[in-house]
Amino acid sequence: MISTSHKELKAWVEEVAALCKPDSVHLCDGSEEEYQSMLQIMVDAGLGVQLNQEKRPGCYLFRSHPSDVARVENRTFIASKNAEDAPSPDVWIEPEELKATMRKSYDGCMRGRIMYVIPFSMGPIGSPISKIGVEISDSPYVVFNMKIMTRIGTKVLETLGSDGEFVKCLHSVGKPLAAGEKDTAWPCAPSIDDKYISHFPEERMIWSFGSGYGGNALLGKKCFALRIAAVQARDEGWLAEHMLILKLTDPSGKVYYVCGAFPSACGKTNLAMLEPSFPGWKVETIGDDIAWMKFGADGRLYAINPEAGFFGVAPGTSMHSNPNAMRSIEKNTIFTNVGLTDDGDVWWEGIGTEPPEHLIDWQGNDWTPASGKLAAHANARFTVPAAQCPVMGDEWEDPAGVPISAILVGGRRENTIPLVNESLDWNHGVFLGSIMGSEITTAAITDDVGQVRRDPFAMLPFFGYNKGDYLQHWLSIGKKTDACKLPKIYFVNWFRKNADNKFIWPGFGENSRVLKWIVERISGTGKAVETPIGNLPTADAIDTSGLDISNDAMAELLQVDKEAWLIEVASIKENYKSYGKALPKELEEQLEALEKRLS
Ligand code: OXD
Ligand code: MN
Repeated sequence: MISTSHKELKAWVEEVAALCKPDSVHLCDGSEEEYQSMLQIMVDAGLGVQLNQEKRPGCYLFRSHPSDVARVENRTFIASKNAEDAPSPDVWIEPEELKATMRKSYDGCMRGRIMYVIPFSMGPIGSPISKIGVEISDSPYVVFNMKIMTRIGTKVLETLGSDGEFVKCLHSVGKPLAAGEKDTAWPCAPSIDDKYISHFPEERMIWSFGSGYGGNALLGKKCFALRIAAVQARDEGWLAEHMLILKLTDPSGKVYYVCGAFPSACGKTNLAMLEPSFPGWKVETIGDDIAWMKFGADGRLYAINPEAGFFGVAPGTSMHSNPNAMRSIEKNTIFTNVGLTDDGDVWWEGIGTEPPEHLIDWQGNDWTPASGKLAAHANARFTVPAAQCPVMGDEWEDPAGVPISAILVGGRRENTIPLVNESLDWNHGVFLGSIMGSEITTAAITDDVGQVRRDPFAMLPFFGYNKGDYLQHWLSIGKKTDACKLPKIYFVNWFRKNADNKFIWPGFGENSRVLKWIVERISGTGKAVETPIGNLPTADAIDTSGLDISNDAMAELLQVDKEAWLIEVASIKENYKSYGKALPKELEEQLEALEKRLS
């Protein structure tokens, strides 16, 4: 079957093959030839498009089925042994019951297809912080995206040896082919109810069925590096987080590393690749989506980016919002669900150029600006090797990780939350992480619009275990080292609006001004005033030189509106009820203390 000295791996591959009944099994070596030949097979079969090789060398476009365009949160399950260990009751199914259901779906699901076995490493191969997984998938699209997003192939298998630990990741698009049946461009299970993104935390195992898209199918990313890794992190005393990692160098050459947790669609990738708007300062990228943090021998937290690529949202990415992402995707990039121009290039809404007169939209149809439809799906993506980003920090693959000085948390809030707020101590920082979130802008129930969807540390869709226990784990991390060695936690909000419903802060590259204040605080020179909600910059502490922003606007951005905060406290109290008994008492105390300071 496959040649490996790892008995458990061999047995698992044989068991899966017997269940899924593929035509053949291919063990991925991770080579460039393998990658190229798989892309070519798909293009030759008409399942993908090679882009204009002069404009976009090495680039390809794929279009997904219109029913399979994003992560399916309502089909994501955490099948822990005990129901109370799951993040919430609605994502829990008893593991043996779930396995029995899914085994029926998997039975014969790979007929007519090749079963690919993809050994992969999350993090640099061999780093003490890295972990190994093996994904079995019947999707060639998954193989070449995993090749970009993780480190795959023979070297990983060698590192695994004959008895190394690995996370079992099983994936099928859920569309077997009958003899002679022609494949569709994007096979997937026909109905949403047939899709399952299942996690078995105690077994460190993932079973995904029915979707070929993004986090549903590239199992190293959200399923492993967040949901399963969070459980490993809890058990082993470290942190697996939905955070970017950036490197900031000040004019004197001093270097700081900062992590940031923001819900999806808050510009994490843009912030990770930011171009500072004033001279002398440099921002470089370590990671844009996930950080694994462990204590080093010196008692500080060190972070690695467990990924090797970026799976970024294309719409809205432009030379204004993220010039370094635009430079990264000039070559060797897989595009999914973007528009195809008549000269074989890509286009999407918010790319910063005029819409072409004609293109082929993400569903493969003719499109003109008059169509009244999106050329690219709102969740269209680019998959690109991180090494192609022109501002990757040299140490992005350092197996030891980078020492973290600050952690940002935040969301999209039109009001109440100031531009930046420094936590008073670790527990207060965890409190701020627990209350972050975004206003709901679209909702089936219009009553929800404007309400805050609290998204603790941006992990709401990615918890692998009980969310109260998760916050308790954060609190316990703060007790493992000297307080002065812990990163400082900052609550930021780029999205505050004025009375005219306009964003007050320009965002994008100008966010570097806030980063500057943060590192000035860390080095001891930044000026702050203590308020009931935390330490805020003094009126003149944020460098606004060269920026067209009035003193009044800055005052509004840094205002602590006590009445608004008391409404916030009431809303947090309501949200905290959803934790039940698992709510850490330290956080209840933080909330009480805040209310007291406000009144
Ligand atoms: C992502 C997400 O794709 O958070 O990174 O949804
Ligand atoms: Mn993300």
